[in-house]
Amino acid sequence: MVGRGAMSNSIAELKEAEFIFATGTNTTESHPVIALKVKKAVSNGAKLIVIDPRRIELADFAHRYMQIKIGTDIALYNAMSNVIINEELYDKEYVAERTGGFEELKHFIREYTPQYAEQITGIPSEDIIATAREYAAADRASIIYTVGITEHSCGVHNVQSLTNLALLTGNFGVPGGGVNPLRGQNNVQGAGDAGCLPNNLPGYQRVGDDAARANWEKEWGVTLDPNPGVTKVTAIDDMILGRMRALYIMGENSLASDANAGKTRKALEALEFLVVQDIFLTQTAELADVVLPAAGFGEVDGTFANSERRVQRVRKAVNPPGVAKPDWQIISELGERFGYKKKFNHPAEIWDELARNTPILAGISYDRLDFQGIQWPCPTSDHPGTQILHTDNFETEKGYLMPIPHVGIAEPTDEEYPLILTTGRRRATYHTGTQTGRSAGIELLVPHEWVEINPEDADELKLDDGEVVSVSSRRGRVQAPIMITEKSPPGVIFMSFHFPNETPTNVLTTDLHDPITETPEFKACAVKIEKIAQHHKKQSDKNGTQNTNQSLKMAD
Ligand SMILES: Nc1nc2c(c(=O)[nH]1)N[C@H]1C(S)=C(S)[C@@H](COP(=O)(O)OP(=O)(O)OC[C@H]3O[C@@H](n4cnc5c(=O)[nH]c(N)nc54)[C@H](O)[C@@H]3O)O[C@H]1N2
Ligand SMILES: Nc1nc2c(c(=O)[nH]1)N[C@H]1C(S)=C(S)[C@@H](COP(=O)(O)OP(=O)(O)OC[C@H]3O[C@@H](n4cnc5c(=O)[nH]c(N)nc54)[C@H](O)[C@@H]3O)O[C@H]1N2
Ligand SMILES: [Mo]
Repeated sequence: MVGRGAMSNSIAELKEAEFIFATGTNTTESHPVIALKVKKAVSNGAKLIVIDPRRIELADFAHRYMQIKIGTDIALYNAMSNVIINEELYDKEYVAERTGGFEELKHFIREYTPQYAEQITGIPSEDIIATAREYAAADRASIIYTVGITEHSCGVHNVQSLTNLALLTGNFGVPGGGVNPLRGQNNVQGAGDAGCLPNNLPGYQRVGDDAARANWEKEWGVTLDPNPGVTKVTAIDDMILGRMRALYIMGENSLASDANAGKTRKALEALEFLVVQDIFLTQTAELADVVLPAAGFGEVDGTFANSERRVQRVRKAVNPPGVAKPDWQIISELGERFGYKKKFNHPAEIWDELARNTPILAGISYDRLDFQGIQWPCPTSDHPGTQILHTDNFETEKGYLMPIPHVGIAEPTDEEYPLILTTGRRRATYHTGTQTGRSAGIELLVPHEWVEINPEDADELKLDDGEVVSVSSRRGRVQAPIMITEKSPPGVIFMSFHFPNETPTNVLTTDLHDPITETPEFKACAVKIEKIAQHHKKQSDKNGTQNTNQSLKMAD
């Protein structure tokens, strides 16, 4: 229901919200502009609740910060539903008319008392009760979340149990309300809208939908497979098993960004043919048989769609360097060589083809976008676009309340690997550093990776601030200096994946994943920290040789 990935509401509405529930989003670092709207709302009197295992900056602006144990969100949201149902704080009319599954949820939720949730989440039951009451009482209550809850092996269930809260209280279709995933990469929304998903045609039309497929078959003059394709996690397995022999990667540094990098490398090396289309020669591109140099932002015409479903024009400002070409042009030239008859001369022609076969985008054209961005759904050329979703109905007619049981993280700690590693971002740096790693100014702000660790853990391990340590998991080992900070809760360390050359964090992470979306659990895996000296000693005991730099970097 909150499928399609986009925000149900709009960014500007946040400043009008009465209550903001921010979970699994390090908003001030990952979405600083949206964070300004959140701060504005707080200064206008809104109550802000922040749920995060790490004491992130946003917690300083919060009315209540709830330090949740990693991977226990379902228990928290279920307990809030428990309070809302038991105290009859739910919107009875809305629940009766617009939702399904209430009786099942009511029955299921009984065991999730706030006291039971406190044992699982570590959040005091009084805080859970107070937050549930305040959320239910607010007329305009907005939920915002990002990958802190989705990049877990129970990511879909996290979102479904969270969505129950908005359904119970009628918080969909309300200005300043809704359930709002803040999207990640620039135009990740647009990529999804255009059909870059294994189960969808453009506009979230299912590949199995005969009528939708027929439109595209007519447009392209080809027969389309009605079965969904595979996700990246499955693709990696297929490459290792020799079931997938060629791969075309466009705008991704998979070797550095996919979970369990040792396995990713094995998969990419097993391929017979690898094409990488990127604006830089990345680590992944270095493995490729063919590298297609693409033009980047500012060098191309086109559209980007943002988190709030707003399609906007982008314009070419400078020429691409060397032989680099716009992505659309590379793809269409390849198409022509594969025998596709139609030639595209401008991205507007591609947009028109997309819009003609995609109901939610049908009313959007380059002419209209020239003037201003438009939020889909926009079915006709005189439709103004849609600021808020689900005002009268859901795609499924009713919004279904889901009874979701709590489960633990996929790789819990044990004696050998006693710490949880959670990974994510820092404000000044971006992903695998291909872009931000080339700027002297950014280098000054964040020169290298740090392992953030709580003072208690550092004491126990007898580590000094800034000391370079070895971090290892069942899959590999890296090294980096530590930063001792109260931001990390005891037992949890944090690393980014912004410096894959010196510190390839993803050799540590697990590719155990959510069964529905196949998103890996980037947010939790079991690791240990050792002093480098100790580590060297152990290695030389075992192998009779000193460890080399190379083996420190790559998966064991
Ligand atoms: N500067 C900068 N900005 C970026 C990016 C970047 O690389 N650099 N990347 C962009 C992209 S693609 C994305 S997807 C977004 C991601 O945006 P965010 O999701 O805000 O980024 P993360 O750093 O992954 O932070 C996730 C937060 O979730 C918390 N968390 C971890 N586990 C749990 C849990 O079990 N429960 C809860 N409630 N919280 C948990 C973490 O402590 C962390 O604070 O950022 C985008 N913006
Ligand atoms: N450990 C850990 N790993 C993670 C995550 C985490 O939180 N922790 N987060 C995950 C998430 S949410 C994300 S989104 C991924 C991001 O993973 P990636 O998308 O692999 O990361 P980027 O470094 O942004 O790589 C994007 C590539 O696109 C190229 N590029 C930029 N503009 C263009 C263009 O216009 N055309 C083309 N062809 N190429 C271009 C850049 O040069 C870069 O090499 O990482 C995931 N991996
Ligand atoms: Mo992302």
